[in-house]
Amino acid sequence: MAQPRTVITFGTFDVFHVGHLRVIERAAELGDRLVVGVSADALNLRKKGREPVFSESERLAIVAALKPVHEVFLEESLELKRDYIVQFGADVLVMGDDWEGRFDEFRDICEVVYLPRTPAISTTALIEKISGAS
Ligand code: C2G
Repeated sequence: MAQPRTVITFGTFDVFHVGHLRVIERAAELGDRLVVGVSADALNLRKKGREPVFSESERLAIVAALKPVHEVFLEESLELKRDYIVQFGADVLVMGDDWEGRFDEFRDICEVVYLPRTPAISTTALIEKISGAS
């Protein structure tokens, strides 16, 4: 029997929305097993200068509960992608196309696929909309 094909993807998945769901569903369709790295609170603080609305344990729990997701782990550093790909035996790395070209260096160890983002929805826009509502 052929080896199962493992897909890996990464994200913050804060204020989880349908754009997040769609990328996870489409990533899962590219293999047999989907592993998702959920970015740590400390990584967000370092890279984006703010804490996510939902904590890493809440975001991990939400992503882990999704039907297409087989395994989740905490992404501690953006610089550890190669190690995570090897550690989880990933055959395919999937990211939304806001990351287009950024992970091409991993083509030596896996396929790299950028999927089109779901239009007109983002965590930032949702936060702005909710904070503007009275
Ligand atoms: N996404 C999407 N459509 C949207 C919004 C997001 O397809 N409308 C995708 C993004 O392209 C990404 C995933 O959903 O592939 C998660 O998005 P974010 O939570 O914004 O993740 P980000 O902070 O970009 O990831 O190693 C990457 C880091 O974990 C950071």
